[in-house]
Amino acid sequence: MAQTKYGLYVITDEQLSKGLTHPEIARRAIAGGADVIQLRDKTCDCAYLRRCAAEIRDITKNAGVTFIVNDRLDIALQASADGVHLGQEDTPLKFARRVAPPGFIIGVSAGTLDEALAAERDGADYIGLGPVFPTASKCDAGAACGMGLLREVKARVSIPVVAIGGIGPQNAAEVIAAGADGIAVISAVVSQDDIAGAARALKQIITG
Ligand code: TZP
Ligand code: MG
Repeated sequence: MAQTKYGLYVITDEQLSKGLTHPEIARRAIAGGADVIQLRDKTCDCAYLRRCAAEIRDITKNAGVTFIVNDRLDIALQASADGVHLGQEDTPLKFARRVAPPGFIIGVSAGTLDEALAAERDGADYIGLGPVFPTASKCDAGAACGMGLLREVKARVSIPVVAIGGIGPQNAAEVIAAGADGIAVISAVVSQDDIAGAARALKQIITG
């Protein structure tokens, strides 16, 4: 199976967008070169989330873009998403692996070296490391872990590390230079007037 490219990983957020739906955010981010779309919504009702997941599945499949669902393994499986992203408090990785089909991507959030090492040991496909910088997009994100932890985690794990939290055009180059295999963003793309343009500019920084 081909190695997943994490590159520019865009997380949808209707509350932080300027009135766009999840599928419309996904469409525009993909037009700007997003490699991964993560559907993330912690408040909407289940039926709406399921509809958005089905629509984003079609959009991403047609574009050859990886589709990940945040938190909800059930929705990810129903929508035939490529994977799920799990936080430390979500469905345990070992359980998700047991019920997921072969090749299903499981990403795990880590904010410390120990969490990153545990995620790799338990079979995660990638680590979402952060918040690397302070962020206002997730109220319980905790303190920024900084570039030092990013470098340390990169030196200690062999699965891909996607950096997240407070990343934008102002610091994306240093994050990539520190070894991140991708950068995950909400506000730097989703909150911009020109989502495709913002994604394109970040992708340019990532690909050099
Ligand atoms: N997890 C850790 S930080 C964060 C998430 C979901 C928010 C990232 O948003 P932004 O706007 O890119 O800082
Ligand atoms: Mg979660």
